[in-house]
Amino acid sequence: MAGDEPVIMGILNVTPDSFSDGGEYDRVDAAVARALAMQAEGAQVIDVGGESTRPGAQPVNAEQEIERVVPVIEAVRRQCEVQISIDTSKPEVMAAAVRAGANLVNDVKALRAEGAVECCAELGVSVCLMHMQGEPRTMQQSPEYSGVVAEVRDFLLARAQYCMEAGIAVEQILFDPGFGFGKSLEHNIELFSRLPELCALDFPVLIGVSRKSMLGTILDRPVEQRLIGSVAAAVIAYGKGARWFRVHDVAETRDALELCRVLD
Ligand code: YH5
Repeated sequence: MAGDEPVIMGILNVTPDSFSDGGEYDRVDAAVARALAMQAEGAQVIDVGGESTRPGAQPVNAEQEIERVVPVIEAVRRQCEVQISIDTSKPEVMAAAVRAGANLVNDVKALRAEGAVECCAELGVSVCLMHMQGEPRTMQQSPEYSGVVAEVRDFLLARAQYCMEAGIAVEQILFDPGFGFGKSLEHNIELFSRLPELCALDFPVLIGVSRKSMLGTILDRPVEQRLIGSVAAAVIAYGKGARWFRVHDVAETRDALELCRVLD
């Protein structure tokens, strides 16, 4: 939706490897400090994730995921003014996170788990529907499409229709093409280049390319050298109509998007 203000979603991973291993208090404290820093840097939303969706990551059960994210969401809710998003595919985690203070469900499976759509409708929360081909463990082995843009578009429109029939309002739905989720470099490039077609669908579009390997491959940069590429990609996506940006580097992305907004 060109004309609308850009929204920065800062990534807050609360998987055990992400922060200190000094116990529960340290873990929650470090996460809140990171959330406060991202808020100060210009994030309007903090995306809390307790399960890694990277290829090859270990699955966790709902109980473990709730134990990781709920104390962090409660503490961020008490200490920050930002909106909180919960990055999960499990309805039990969605419900616990929203009760703890989350406002948005960010689901890489686009609410395809049993009961997820009904759960979000009942909770009355906004949802980010992301496209993924296959399952995280195997999705990068041999992604195939007859036409990646049409397939992603049709999938997202069908999921939105299903959500709206279950009672989720049209204004509560975001679309995300899911860069890197069951896509080759060529698929990611075509999707990115043709973002205007997805942004024309009347749902706000979120993009998550921050530090991802599509940038690393194009630029031949390891993960710790992808900042400039990540910010440049956000700027290009803004020009193509995307308005939500899921990023690691909030301050840098904010400056770039502020220029996009003012100089547009
Ligand atoms: C997304 O695109 N991505 S988790 C590999 C990397 C860097 C980052 C170093 N959750 C998305 O961030 N939710 C993730 O290489 C997401 N959209 C939405 N909505 C993967 C991730 C990452 C993976």
